[in-house]
Amino acid sequence: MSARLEIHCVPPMISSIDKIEEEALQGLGQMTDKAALEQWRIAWLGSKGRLKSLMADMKTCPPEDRPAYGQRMNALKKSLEAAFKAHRADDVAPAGPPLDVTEPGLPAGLGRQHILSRTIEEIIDVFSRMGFTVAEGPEVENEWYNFEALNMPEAHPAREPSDNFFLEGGGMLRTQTSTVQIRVMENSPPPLRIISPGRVYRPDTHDATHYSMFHQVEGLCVDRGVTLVDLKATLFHFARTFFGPKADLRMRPSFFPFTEPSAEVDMRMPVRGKMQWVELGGCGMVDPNVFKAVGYDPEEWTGFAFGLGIERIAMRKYGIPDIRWLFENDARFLRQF
Ligand code: FA5
Repeated sequence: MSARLEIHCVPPMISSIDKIEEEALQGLGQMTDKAALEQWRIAWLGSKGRLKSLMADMKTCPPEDRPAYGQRMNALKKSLEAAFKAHRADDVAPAGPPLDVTEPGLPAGLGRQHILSRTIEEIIDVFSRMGFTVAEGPEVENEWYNFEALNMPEAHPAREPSDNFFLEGGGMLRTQTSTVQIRVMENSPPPLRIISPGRVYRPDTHDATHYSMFHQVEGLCVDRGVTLVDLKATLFHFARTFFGPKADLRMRPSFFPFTEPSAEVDMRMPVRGKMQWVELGGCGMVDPNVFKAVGYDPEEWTGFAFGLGIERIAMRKYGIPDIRWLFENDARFLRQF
């Protein structure tokens, strides 16, 4: 076929196109920067380039040779375009200055402590100056520590499945840090004075002051002759050291199965622009049944306990109107503190 074309066709003949292709590809191989590559593209593939003029030569072929010539031209075009593309992607150095591998990288954004972690440290700081040490307990608990030993027998309404995260195969996520009171008293003889900050879990609906995972700080003081005055003085001293001497607090009678008498501690704080009493936590004098559960003699030992919501404390101190903001992980909010 090509022999026949060589006879009829005016140059370039099909056989010479192989040479032309070779020449083009060799030239491409020598282009080592972007500008040279572009020149090659214009010379070969551009609107006034060699390929175009070779195509125009088709006119000079006798009509019966034109299909074969056209096919060869198409193959040439495809081959040059593909080679150009591959060469541009692989071999040619990018435009601009060469890569300086010794240049220092961009600094990674420095993180910072979450405002709740800082609040916990600040709370520990105040209570440790009052002689409290920090105790820890597990977040996955059993019902003895979360209820039973805290004077909440089987039928107690707080043990309803709808109010707790019970785990398949037994156990539960603790709903309060009061569990640590029991763990500490089981393991150490009185007198003692501990606080225990940590996470707790409740299936509560999320709103501006409630979340399903939040933090509490438990306090427990056991000694001879401890009274409600010691409890009130401790809590008020904490609040006024932590928030400032004008911190506005109140205690109102309440009920907890593990303290008798019991009270709620409220603090005045702005909620959606209005000053309101917001409950910080519960407290009271340790119930004799709790002492019995851990083997302390309730005739000899007295004590107070409290459990405060740490989010509520952070919200008051740092003017955060919505608890949900603490857990959304929006860096624009968190980096303010
Ligand atoms: C208790 O959990 C008792 N264990 C406190 C206690 C300890 C009483 C020792 C007596 C002696 P209460 O359920 O009220 O109590 O919760 C204590 C505090 O946790 C609340 O006052 C509030 O500040 C915070 N809190 C409770 N539920 C939520 C929630 N869903 N989201 C955020 N904070 C909460």
